[in-house]
Amino acid sequence: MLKKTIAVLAAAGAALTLAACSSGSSTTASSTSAAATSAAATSAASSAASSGGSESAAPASGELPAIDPAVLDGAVIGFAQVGSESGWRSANTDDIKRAAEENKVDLQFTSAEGDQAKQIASIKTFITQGVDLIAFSPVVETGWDAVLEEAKTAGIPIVLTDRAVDSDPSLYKTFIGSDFILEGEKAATWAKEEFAGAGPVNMVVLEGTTGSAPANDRAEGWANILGSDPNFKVLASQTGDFTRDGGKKVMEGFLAANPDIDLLYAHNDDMALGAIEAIEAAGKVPGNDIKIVSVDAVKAGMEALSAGKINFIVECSPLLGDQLFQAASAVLSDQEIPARIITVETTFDQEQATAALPSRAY
Ligand code: GYE
Repeated sequence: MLKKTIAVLAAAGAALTLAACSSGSSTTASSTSAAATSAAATSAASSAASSGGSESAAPASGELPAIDPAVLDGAVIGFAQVGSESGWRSANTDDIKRAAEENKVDLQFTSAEGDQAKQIASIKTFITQGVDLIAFSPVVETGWDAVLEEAKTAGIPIVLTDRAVDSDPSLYKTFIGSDFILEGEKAATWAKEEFAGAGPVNMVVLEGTTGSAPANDRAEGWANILGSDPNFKVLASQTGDFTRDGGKKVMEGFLAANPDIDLLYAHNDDMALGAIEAIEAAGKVPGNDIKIVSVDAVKAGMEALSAGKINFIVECSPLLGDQLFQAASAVLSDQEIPARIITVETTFDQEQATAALPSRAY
C-alpha cells in the first residue's frame, strides 16, 4: 500500500515537473516522449485522485502567494468571459463567480458570446470605468495588442485565464491555464496505442473555435505525435465551435460523406456528445464502430465515457477561480508572480471515469 502511494506520488511529481518544464506557449512543441511519459504518469495520478479527494481548484505548477483578504475585499475586478459555448465554460464561469463571492470581490462580469469585438468592447468599458484589474479568457489568440496597450497606459493590470494570446507577455501579468499542446499529445498518444498494429485508420476531427488557443494547440499537439504517421488518414477536419450542436451538425456531414470512419478526435466533450447523437442517428455504435477521444472531462463527457460511448478523455480543468484571485491579490499588492501558471491535469479511460464520477465537481 505504502509502495503504491509512493509510486503514485512519484508519477504525479513527474507529471508536475514535465508540465512545469514545458513552456505552454503556442509556439513551443513538446517532445513526443515527454508527452507519452506524462500521459502515463498523469493516468497513474488519476487513479489516485479518483479514489478520494474533492476538487475545489485545479492543481497547478508555479507558486502563487496566499490571498490577502484585505486586498481583495471590495476590489473591483472586470472579467470578460468567452461566452457559454460548453459545459466547460459554465463550470469555469460558476467557479470564477464563486471565488469572487468568497473573497468579497466586486466582480464585473461580461460574456462576449464568442465574439472578439464584443470582448474588446467590454475590456474597453472596464478601462473607462477604472477597475482595479481586468481578467479575461480570450476568444481567439490574435488581435489583442491595441486593447492591452490601452490597459497598460491606463495602469490597469491584466491577468489572462484559460486561453493564451500572441501579444508580448509584458502586456499582461500572468497567464493561468492548461497546456493545450500537451492535451493534444495525450489524446494522440492514446490513439496511437489504441490502433497499434491496425490497418489504416480513417479519422475525422471536430475542431474547436477557429483561431482559439485550445483549437490551435490541440491540433498541434496531435500532429506532434501522429502528424507524420501515414497510418492515420484525416478524412475530414472542420470546426464545430466547441458546441454540442456544432459537433452534431458537422458530424452528420462527415458521416454522409464518409461511410467508413474509425476514429473521431473532438477538441472538447460537448462536440463529442453532439457527434454521438449523429452517429447513433446514422445507425452506428459510438465508442465501438467509431472510437472517440475528446478533451475536457466535464460530467456529461465522463458519463458518456463510463457508458462506453467515448473511449478516452484528456482532462482540462475549468476550476481556475481560486488561482485567478490569488494572482489578483498578489498583483494588487505589488508582488511578483510567475508569468505562466500551468494547470496540472490527468486523463481518463472508461474504468477511471466510472471511479471518478461520484466525486466529480463539474
Ligand atoms: O476545452 C472548451 C471550451 O478554452 C479550455 O473552451 C477552454 C475550452 C474548452 O469551450 O470546452
